Amino acid sequence: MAQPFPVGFRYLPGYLNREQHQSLIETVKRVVITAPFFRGKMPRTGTPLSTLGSNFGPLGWVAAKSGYRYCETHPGTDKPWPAMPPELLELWEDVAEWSDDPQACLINWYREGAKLGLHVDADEDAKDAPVVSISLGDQALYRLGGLNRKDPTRSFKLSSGDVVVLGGASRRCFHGIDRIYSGTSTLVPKGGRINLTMRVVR
Ligand SMILES: O=C(O)CCC(=O)C(=O)O
Ligand SMILES: [Mn+2]
Repeated sequence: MAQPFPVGFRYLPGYLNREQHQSLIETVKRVVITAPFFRGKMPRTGTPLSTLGSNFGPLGWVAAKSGYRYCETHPGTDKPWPAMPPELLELWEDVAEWSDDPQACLINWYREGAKLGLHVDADEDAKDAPVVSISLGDQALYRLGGLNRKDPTRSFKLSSGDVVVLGGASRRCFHGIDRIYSGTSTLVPKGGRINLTMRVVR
């Protein structure tokens, strides 16, 4: 039997309709012209991540050999990140159940073969604020565990337009992306999956 979802975790399949998630992909396309996708690196080893990243909002999450950090500018262009799109702020207000707005929205682009190991989102000082994430494009296999790395996990598929909230007691649960089902959507130009992850940082 599948593990039950931890308290505070919400999985909202099909939260965005096709028009809404198509329009978000258009927004990402526009934004990455000025804040191009870049490949982050694992701290210490410098191993390149299998995802490409960019950000919206006053702060952006960057993975570098020197460590994970939030910064105000794009590491390639040294320009501030593009503003958080109003439709993302509206979605946050509708689902986050939190009074502060998110300061960062990480844009992850998973092309064929990309994955994200089991981890906790732990680089934020606002440790209780929820994390809200939106799936766009190809389907992905999401793995959700508990508060300890060795806790049992459950896996389920995320599709374009699905929203996931790591809130309340689930905020520090381990999670990751085991695989992308390449070619299950044609929405993302050049293919793949885009995930938008909104966080309150400070
Ligand atoms: O791609 C996803 O659905 C999850 C992304 C994530 O957990 C992260 O960027 O920290
Ligand atoms: Mn995460």
